Amino acid sequence: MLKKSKNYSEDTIAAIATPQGTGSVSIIRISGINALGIGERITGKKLKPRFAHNCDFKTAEGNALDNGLAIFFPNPKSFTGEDVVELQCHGGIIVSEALLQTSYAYGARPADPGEFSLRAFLNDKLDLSQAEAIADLINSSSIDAARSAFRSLEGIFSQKINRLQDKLTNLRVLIEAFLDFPEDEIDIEEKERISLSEKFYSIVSDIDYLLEESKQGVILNIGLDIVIAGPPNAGKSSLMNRLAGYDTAIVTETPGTTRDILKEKIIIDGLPINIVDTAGIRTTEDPIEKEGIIRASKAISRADLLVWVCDIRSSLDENINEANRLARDKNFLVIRNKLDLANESTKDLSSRDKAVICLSVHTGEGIDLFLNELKTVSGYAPNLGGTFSARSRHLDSLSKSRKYLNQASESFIKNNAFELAAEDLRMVQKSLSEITGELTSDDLLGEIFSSFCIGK
Ligand SMILES: Nc1nc2c(ncn2[C@@H]2O[C@H](COP(=O)(O)OP(=O)(O)O)[C@@H](O)[C@H]2O)c(=O)[nH]1
Ligand SMILES: [Mg+2]
Repeated sequence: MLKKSKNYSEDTIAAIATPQGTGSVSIIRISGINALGIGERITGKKLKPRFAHNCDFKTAEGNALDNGLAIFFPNPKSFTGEDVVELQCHGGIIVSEALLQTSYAYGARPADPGEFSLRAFLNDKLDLSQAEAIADLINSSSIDAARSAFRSLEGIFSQKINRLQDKLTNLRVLIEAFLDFPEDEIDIEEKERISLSEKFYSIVSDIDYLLEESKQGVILNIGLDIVIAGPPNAGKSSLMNRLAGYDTAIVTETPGTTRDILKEKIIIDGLPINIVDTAGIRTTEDPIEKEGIIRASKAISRADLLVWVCDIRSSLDENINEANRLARDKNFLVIRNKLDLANESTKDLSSRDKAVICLSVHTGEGIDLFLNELKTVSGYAPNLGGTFSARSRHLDSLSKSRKYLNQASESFIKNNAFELAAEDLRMVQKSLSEITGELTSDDLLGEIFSSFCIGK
């Protein structure tokens, strides 16, 4: 387990915090014990705390290379909790890279991905779920996802966990008070038993609610991955184009037009959906088309949902069988396209099954039904939650804590086993603390922060 320490590091790190490329401004961020010294050598100025100094930036050879702003944030009131200097120079790769190299020449070392956020976490400026929310905010793909990541960053999720921890501590104190007595001598009054049971139930319902809210946070964060597949000429690429809102895929009357896979991202009511359009699946001797079909199968295995598009005039049962075969253990949805060309008896066939939707990409009829089905499949319920962003690892920890809580209430309510109940309550708290990061292994921290970008 990693022990948090105030002096996590004696060394000073530097990185370009803005994207690589041309732009009007680039920011070089320096953090650590020598940040001020390095900043003052580059600017040749005494840097006052939290003041934007207009100054020339000089390289290690003493040549002025640019003019910009330097700001010094003394510890502990900085993003990382350490001394931080930010140099805002003109955008572009050459100037920012030369200033970064100068900071190295004066003793800084290149920051690892996410190392500024890691230091902020280790110096108690943020907890782990807040640090993860920064990455989620940066990578958010819809405005709703960004809003919920920001709420997590502000600490909404952490506060909910901390409130639960307080309730659990309170319950543990009451349960552990009984541990001083041998179990067969415990004489607990009915009133007291009811009060303790109510406390258990209240925590159970809090965790259940938090789990539901967190599921929404995860859905918003990662979105839904769907793959459009089916026989050639069914209208797969037409559907992709309709959803994307522009002609991304080539549509022709010739079967076998789409060879490679095409990807698009759309947002439905705030839900990010990643769509992959694939080559039509059929037996073929064309090596390029064959490769396209192999890629289609791989894409299906990675997706959350297979959307099997077929012509409404073809056999429904055959299509369901084929979709079922390719989906394996995945969810699938059969879209019977070209409704505009269907006669009444063909339409009736599909209303019998929820996993079958009739639509016409050309007229737009039935598209809403399809989009609603996508929301249902993903479990997205915008009115229920979406109040904060969350990750699958948070769901795992919440589910684990729910399991221990069940065991604890069973031990207490059914078996009068106070010692077991107390131990399980301790495990509930431990699982919850994994979310905020009080007890987190070095490996997990490494995994989380290394997925961040450099300079964050
Ligand atoms: N009548 C009708 N034709 C459609 C519809 N959707 C697609 N098509 C036509 O079907 C043909 C094949 O479409 P395409 O999207 O390339 O099919 P893919 O091979 O499955 O990608 C094209 O001529 C489309 O214009 C529809 O809803 N109604
Ligand atoms: Mg196509």
